[in-house]
Amino acid sequence: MMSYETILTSTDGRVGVITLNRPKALNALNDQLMDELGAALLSFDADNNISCIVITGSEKAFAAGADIGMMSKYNFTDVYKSDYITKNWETIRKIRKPVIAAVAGYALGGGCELAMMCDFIIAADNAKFGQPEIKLGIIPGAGGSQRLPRAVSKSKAMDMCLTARMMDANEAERAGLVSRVVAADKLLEETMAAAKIIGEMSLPIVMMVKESINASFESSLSEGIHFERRLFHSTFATEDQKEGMAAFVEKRPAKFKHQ
Ligand code: CO8
Repeated sequence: MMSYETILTSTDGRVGVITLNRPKALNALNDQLMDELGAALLSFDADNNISCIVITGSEKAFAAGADIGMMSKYNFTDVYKSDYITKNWETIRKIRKPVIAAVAGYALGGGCELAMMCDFIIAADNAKFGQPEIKLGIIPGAGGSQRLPRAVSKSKAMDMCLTARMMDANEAERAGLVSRVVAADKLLEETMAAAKIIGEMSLPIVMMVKESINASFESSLSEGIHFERRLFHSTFATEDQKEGMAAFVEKRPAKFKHQ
């Protein structure tokens, strides 16, 4: 496994775990961290032994946003011409296996955007989400103004992006931003349990579920349903569909081969 300086990686069964690790800066996302995160995601995505990826931070912060010290040195042409700041933000969208964000503490600015780019968010009861960019004289730059309204409604997204207020875990769950809230000291345990359940499913089918749900955000309902129908038909060409249904009929647990 490659060694990184700003993240930690590990595996547990079919789950790959990436821990953001710049504790002194509350995991602020600088270019090095984004490079390392991109490399780790691509490497887990290419690994046949991995079915699901978890991104987490510390108890105090998932990530407190893009690194403000780094950004404070840039002018328009720096950020427009080059890859600064924006580098590697799109990598996570290319990942075909499910990515779960396990969020404790602050998920602000780019940290909230990173969590929203994941396929679902499990929040610790101390999680705080926000898009406070406006206080720095910028707007969200990694999808915050696009994904937040889709997740929590226009009214809450406007409120959060315009006033910079934070949303706590319970409000985030009520609003649909996170799939579950768990006790802070159980965050990793509960997230790993969910990731391991996914790891027991057939990997190609897991990937098709992700592809199909993501298609719903990019298409009309009738196009989306057509796309889903074609993928559904194709599941019958897999060995794992034969195994899953045989196991049910024979009243035994399925043993998927990821084929
Ligand atoms: N960047 C750099 N350093 C940070 C950041 C950050 N975003 N957040 C915290 N830190 C550092 C602090 O400077 C401090 O360092 P030091 O000890 O050397 O002074 C250390 O982390 C601890 O922070 P605090 O002492 O401030 O801790 P508190 O518990 O008092 O406060 C807060 C925690 C409320 C999270 C506070 O740190 C804060 O407000 N942080 C900034 C949050 C913010 O504004 N985030 C948005 C940044 S803008 C952004 O993310 C744009 C994304 C664009 C994406 C680009 C894609 C194209």
